[in-house]
Amino acid sequence: MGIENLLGVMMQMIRKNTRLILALDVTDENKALSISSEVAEHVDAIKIGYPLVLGAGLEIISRISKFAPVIADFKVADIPNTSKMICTQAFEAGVGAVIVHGFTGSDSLLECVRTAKEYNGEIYVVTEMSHPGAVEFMTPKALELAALAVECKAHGVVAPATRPERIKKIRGVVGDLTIISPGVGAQGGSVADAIKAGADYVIVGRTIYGSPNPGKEAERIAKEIEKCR
Ligand code: OMP
Repeated sequence: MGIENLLGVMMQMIRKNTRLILALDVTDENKALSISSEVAEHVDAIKIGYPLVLGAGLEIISRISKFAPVIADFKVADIPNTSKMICTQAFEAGVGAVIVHGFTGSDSLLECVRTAKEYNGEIYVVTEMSHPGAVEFMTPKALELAALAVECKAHGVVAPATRPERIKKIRGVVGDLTIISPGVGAQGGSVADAIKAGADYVIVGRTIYGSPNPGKEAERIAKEIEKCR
């Protein structure tokens, strides 16, 4: 890894300040950069995933990380060797954290955690997703997935703001691991409910990037979070 990338990764660790993470699910590079610059002072990290990386290329990661640490939402779910390769590519590109699935089992998850360590990076494990369909297969296994995250020494887990009672249960399993929580706003969840249930950070996408003034909207949500602390 080059010195520039190394310094980039060192700057990437998510800092606890506003407790707001922007989910930047846009596909256009210019739009992504202008929104990032508008929200930068109000977010602790910017989460990007397949929509933006497929739309703008992996190089977008280093450009966005000038504004905030980047979380790669690649929901990695593969055999250990392939999972390691995906995580390596993401960390080499400059992300500070990668979101992975846990249902592939401890060998795949351990490989992701090991890879993250090489870069001083973080792994977040999805427990139960925020959309309605998640109750079909994920809810019955969510607490086991949370326990696996603890066992494999992941940095944290993803838990649904749409079901704050589930955040509470997941918090009971993960102890002091970091919980990041999507589903606020467009999916119907509320900031206050998620934070009070035990989320450390809320992840917000459409409510911010779809707003006519993303900076103001991010500031408003950050203030809402502040009130719950
Ligand atoms: P909005 O619904 O637009 O606020 O975006 C939520 C973001 O969080 C999107 O990027 C989703 O892909 C992501 N997400 C969920 O919505 N639910 C989950 O259970 C997990 C994630 C995630 O892993 O980030």
